Amino acid sequence: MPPDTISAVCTAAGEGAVGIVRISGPVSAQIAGKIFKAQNGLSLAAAGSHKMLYGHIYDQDKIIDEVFCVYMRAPRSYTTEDVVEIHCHGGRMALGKVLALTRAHGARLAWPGEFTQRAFLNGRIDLTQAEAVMSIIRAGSEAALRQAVYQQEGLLSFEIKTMRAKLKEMLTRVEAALDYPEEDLEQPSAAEWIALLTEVGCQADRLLNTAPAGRVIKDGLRAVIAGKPNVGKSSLLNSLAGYDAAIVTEMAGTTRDSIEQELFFADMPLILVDTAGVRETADKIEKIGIEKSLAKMRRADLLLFVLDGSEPLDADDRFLLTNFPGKPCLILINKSDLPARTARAEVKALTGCAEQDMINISVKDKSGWPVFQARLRQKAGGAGALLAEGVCVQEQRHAELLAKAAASLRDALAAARAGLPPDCLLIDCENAFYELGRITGETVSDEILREIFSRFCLGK
Ligand SMILES: Nc1nc2c(ncn2[C@@H]2O[C@H](COP(=O)(O)OP(=O)(O)O)[C@@H](O)[C@H]2O)c(=O)[nH]1
Ligand SMILES: [Mg+2]
Repeated sequence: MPPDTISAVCTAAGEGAVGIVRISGPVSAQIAGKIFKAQNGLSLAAAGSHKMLYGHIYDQDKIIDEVFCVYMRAPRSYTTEDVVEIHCHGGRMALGKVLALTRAHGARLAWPGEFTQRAFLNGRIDLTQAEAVMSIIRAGSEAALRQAVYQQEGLLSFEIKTMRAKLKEMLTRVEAALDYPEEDLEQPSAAEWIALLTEVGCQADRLLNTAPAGRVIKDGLRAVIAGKPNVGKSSLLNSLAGYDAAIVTEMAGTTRDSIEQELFFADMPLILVDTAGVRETADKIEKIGIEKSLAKMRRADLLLFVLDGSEPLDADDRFLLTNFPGKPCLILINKSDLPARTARAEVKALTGCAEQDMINISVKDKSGWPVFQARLRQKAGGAGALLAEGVCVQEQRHAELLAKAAASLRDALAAARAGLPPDCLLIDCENAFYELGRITGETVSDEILREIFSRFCLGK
């Protein structure tokens, strides 16, 4: 079935100086020709590809809007199909009317992501590049934009494709030797297998190692503020957020639910989570809140432990400080405006924390604030800085598939080392080849494609 012609408004909803209606498909120029008249009298086809024409959109003989119109002839367009874009005034009525006219003349309303999906299906871009389009649109920091552009430029695809090409070459050799025994083709040796699987396996692992940082760059660093009640957690959140997002009182147990606040810190989206104070309690609601707090802490990229520095450590503090070994953390010894009674030495002994990760602060009078900010910046930015030069895996989907491929490669390598015959390695090797292909979209189901593109904006 030949593709139909689709149209959509591809600029954001709401009022704007300019709004664009995009049409793509075999009859897009015909549809535009029925509603657009150029001031210079030229038709879109006669004006030529990629030429901006000034004119008007008509509903029969009634002028609807004053516009620019551009025809991008296949295959030099976003979708690789014939595309027409009508640059109208960016109002709801003008755009709605122009869109309705395109539909009245035969276009179908595009679903979200359908233009990009066509670019993918027509082979202009692969799946990682298609996904990068949304990452570019949603990028909230320079680092996120840079990574999205890397991916869109095909840096991730290149890595995946080289791995696949190496596997493919080996698979072809093995199959040829099996399929044509009369030709006397030589099977790859065990040493060749081991060399290949080590090389590709390392490449997969290296890429996979970039995934945690990639996720932080794309989705933000989840910093969870943890501590027993009344140490100043909510005050800290409010102070970093710059407004009173959480209720602060002198009563212990004020925060029952966790509060999330997204902000930018050191060019990095930071998701700051305030939690209910963790302590032994009989209160049913408080208990539920505490369970939630612990769950949030487990999911955190960074823990900000808050202690009340004007009190000695107690059992609740000790419980928290020792409950998350190995998690990146900063320990904020708060209320330093009051006489100090928390023993740093004990905190250090309990947590094994580096000296510079235990910071005396006062949310109240902001003492220790610059030191805290600098350290938080280092912790938050560390992930991003690490990868400033190279592409990293940002999508959860990519990370999961890469992990599967890496596992298959490890299995194959173990088999090769154990001296098993090549057909035993073959299945694992084919699996890895297949999983990698799902990343770039060479071997991906329609269902996954629908799922991916449905997350796109309308008109993209
Ligand atoms: N003196 C002093 N009091 C503070 C400081 N930070 C918070 N507080 C007070 O400690 C109490 C508990 O604060 P809150 O943020 O609600 O603590 P949370 O229960 O840990 O969220 C409030 O009365 C705050 O005003 C500080 O740095 N110095
Ligand atoms: Mg609180």
